[in-house]
Amino acid sequence: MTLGVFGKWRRTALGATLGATLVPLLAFPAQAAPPRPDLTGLRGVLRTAVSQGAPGATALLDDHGTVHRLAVGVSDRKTGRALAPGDRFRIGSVTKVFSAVVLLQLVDERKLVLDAPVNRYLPKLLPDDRITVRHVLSHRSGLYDYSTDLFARSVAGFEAVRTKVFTYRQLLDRSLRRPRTTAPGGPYSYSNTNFVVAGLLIEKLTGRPVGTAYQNRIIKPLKLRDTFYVHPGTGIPGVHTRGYLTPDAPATALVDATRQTASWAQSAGALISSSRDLTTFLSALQRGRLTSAAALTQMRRWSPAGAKQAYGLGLRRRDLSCGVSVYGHTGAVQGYYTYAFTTLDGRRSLAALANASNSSRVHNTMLRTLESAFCGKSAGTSAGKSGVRRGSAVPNERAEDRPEPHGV
Ligand code: REY
Repeated sequence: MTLGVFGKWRRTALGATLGATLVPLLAFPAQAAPPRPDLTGLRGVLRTAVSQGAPGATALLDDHGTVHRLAVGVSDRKTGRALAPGDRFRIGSVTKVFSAVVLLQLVDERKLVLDAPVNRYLPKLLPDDRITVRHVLSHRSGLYDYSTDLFARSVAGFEAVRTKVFTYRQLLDRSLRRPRTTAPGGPYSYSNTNFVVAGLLIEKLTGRPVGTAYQNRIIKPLKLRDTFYVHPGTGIPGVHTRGYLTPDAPATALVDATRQTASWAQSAGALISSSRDLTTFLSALQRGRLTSAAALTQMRRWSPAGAKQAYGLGLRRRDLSCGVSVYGHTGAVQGYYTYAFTTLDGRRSLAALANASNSSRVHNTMLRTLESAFCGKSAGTSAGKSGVRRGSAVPNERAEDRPEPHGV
């Protein structure tokens, strides 16, 4: 597809994808204009993350074209090389936004209907014909998250899959061995399995590997020079930061997790990118450069997803303390925590990274980058607590926003 041709999108048949049953949708929030960003506060948050054990942390803030780049700490603990704001890294579940965009483009092209059963496109794939494409993209399918079992023990689980290559079918089978978590169309329950199904749909409908779809439909048109899908390759091309997995046992050495296939994640979380590419991508999405306006409206049909957040189709909304909501995703893949969000108009975007994972302290600190970036000095007293707390009201919340037990 090419950019700048959105006349054609207006004529598409998204209306046909509407209807059917939806869980009650959250009212679309009133948008307050974001206060000026607090760059000093932002740097302070990055410093705190490093003081809490992340080797490095970085943030790139694009405010109406003015770009601020901040970085603290190191990218490589062996060489001591400083973390640079341009470094490439593993973006984990921010990949889900890419996968959802590809599927919404296929909806625009009338090759996919959101409220059709997944099994219409992939006969007999799922054990329940009632599970629709929309259920999958909004985490309301009830498909158990196979990664919960894989990473019950963080380091041992990771080392067992570090160089493994899974087929989508194998990942799905790991999920299907377990009972469904909800009825189709039930409440939000975050599961990587949904975006394995998304990958299968992309491959079925395009006849090509998912990497080709990302390349042709998003990476090339937006000229994202740092974004790669290298699966099952294990390296990160070019200048990148190493990533460090925090062991579950306190006071044990960080594990360098840079080299891995990320095959357990694939279309749910295996993309590599940079802060600049992520802000470009999310801004383009919100500004309607990747899908039709109707498709974007579908991506923004929100299901409740925990305290101060909601989930659309592969897109998360976070409601900040100053009344501003931001749109994007978080990512947690071994060694890397990513935070990529933009405003509704796509004019202010933040991508932040800590090159550590499996640390709830670092994660909850890094979530505060959003408060500094979008609420500025007016960040409310809740700013420091904006992460989901232990005992969250969302029973099946997955790693992207769930504090890990370690170090809390
Ligand atoms: C997988 C485990 C987390 C990460 C996950 N990530 O579902 C998806 C996402 C792709 O939302 C690992 N945690 C860590 C553990 C916990 O092993 N026992 O933090 O490195 O991005």
